[in-house]
Amino acid sequence: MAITFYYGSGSPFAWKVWLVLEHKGLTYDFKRLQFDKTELKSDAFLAINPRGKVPALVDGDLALYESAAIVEYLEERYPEPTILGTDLETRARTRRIAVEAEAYLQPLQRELFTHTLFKSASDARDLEAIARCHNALLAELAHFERALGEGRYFGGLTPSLADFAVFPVLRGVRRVDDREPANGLGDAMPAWVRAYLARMESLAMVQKTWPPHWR
Ligand SMILES: N[C@@H](CCC(=O)N[C@@H](CS)C(=O)NCC(=O)O)C(=O)O
Repeated sequence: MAITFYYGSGSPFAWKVWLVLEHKGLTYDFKRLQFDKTELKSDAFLAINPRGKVPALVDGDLALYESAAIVEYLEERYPEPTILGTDLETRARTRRIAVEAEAYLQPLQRELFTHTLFKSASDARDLEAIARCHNALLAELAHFERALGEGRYFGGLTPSLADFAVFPVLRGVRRVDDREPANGLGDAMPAWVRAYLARMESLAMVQKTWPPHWR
């Protein structure tokens, strides 16, 4: 069966799926869809994902969307190497962190983007809203610091789904520092986040899957 992966550059959900495909060493056709064109809402793509969003994946007769469902499918269909860990407790914890990334961290990253990178350069910045985002992010990051503990990765010694879910979101937060230094977390960015991002960025799979429009 041939896998086709529908991707959008900069989407943390799509980056997560891409990392899982790479971690598992799967072969796939890579289709990058452009957000600013009509490709996501074309009849051909809506037949795959009626919501017109990336990521989506076609594997043989199965067309699937929603990144959480896609990565669970890939884990069941292609179990080795695992993205969840081997024992029940580790698998549950890995899933929990991945859900937390999507439920709590990503909405804050998106809100920060809404007030910064999603605006045009000439639009005024709402500095109070940005400060609120920063405070909420820092409070949320404390949960992730606890989850990481002394570990190299959220899953322990090797990267897992928890990392594939958390890293793209954290790197998005960091991108605001890169693009709009005045509106990023700057010196408030916790040291553990900097170290964790550097660790993840040194992985070949992360380099390979770096969002093309960020290069
Ligand atoms: N819950 C979905 C979220 C997917 C999503 O929101 N994708 C965004 C990019 S981050 C998208 O394709 N937006 C295009 C649009 O809504 O038109 C998932 O996990 O796959």
